[in-house]
Amino acid sequence: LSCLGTRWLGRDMRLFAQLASTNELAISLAQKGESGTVILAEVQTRGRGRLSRHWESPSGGIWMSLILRPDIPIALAYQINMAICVAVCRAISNLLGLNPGIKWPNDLLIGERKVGGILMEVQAEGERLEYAVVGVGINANIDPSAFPDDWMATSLSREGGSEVSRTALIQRTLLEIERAYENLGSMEIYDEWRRRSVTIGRMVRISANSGELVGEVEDLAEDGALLLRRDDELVRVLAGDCIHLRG
Ligand code: BT5
Repeated sequence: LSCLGTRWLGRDMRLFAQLASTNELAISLAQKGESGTVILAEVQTRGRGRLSRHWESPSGGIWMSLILRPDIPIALAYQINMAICVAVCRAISNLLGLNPGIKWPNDLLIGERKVGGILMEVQAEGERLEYAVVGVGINANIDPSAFPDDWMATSLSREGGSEVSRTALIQRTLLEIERAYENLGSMEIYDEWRRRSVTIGRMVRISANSGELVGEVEDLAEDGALLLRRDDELVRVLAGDCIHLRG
């Protein structure tokens, strides 16, 4: 563990050749599992995205989940998602010199293409957060041409032109996550999250609980909300699915 370089994240690290989903296993362990437990699988057979979507997880990617127990109100759970998105981008850019952007709320893009995604699942205990399981999926050394074109997927090996060391990237990612986590809720994280956003200024279509909204994204708020301009009205969207529109 000393070679991992982290102080507490990954102290308990479990590696599997194959799992249904690292998030699923992490959730089943979360009640007892220590904060900082990391679950990694080479292949996931039922990897999941948000809204019960499927996450394709062939060999060569990085599919991992972290169990975290910050003592914060459940209303601040968005800070975890924000910090982890930023940390994963930092790891990729510091180690590989690629510069990922964040497509609100949880996609990691290189150019216009999706190179990874974050899936946070939380459990509340009254008003407090009991635990958060954060899944991180990174298309490291995979061939994205095997995926449907409309996913607009890419991988680090494709973007960088050569295979990346997953060991080095996992290590760096955990280090960056530990650092960002200790800065939860800071302006530093919010600023970088906003700066890396590829959604500000774009025309988007958003499906949220309240229905479908189309408009231009004016900004992203400190609480993670997307601020959508529709004529002379500014709408706050806290959660939803965002499609960038062209033109
Ligand atoms: C996400 O969902 O982007 C979150 C993905 C989180 C995956 C990690 S892997 C480790 C952990 N364990 C799990 O079971 N999950 C987490 P969402 O925004 O809903 O995006 C899902 C959509 O992305 C799908 O409907 C496809 O269109 C597309 N997609 C699926 N697999 C992909 C891949 N490998 N690369 C790029 N796009 C993909």
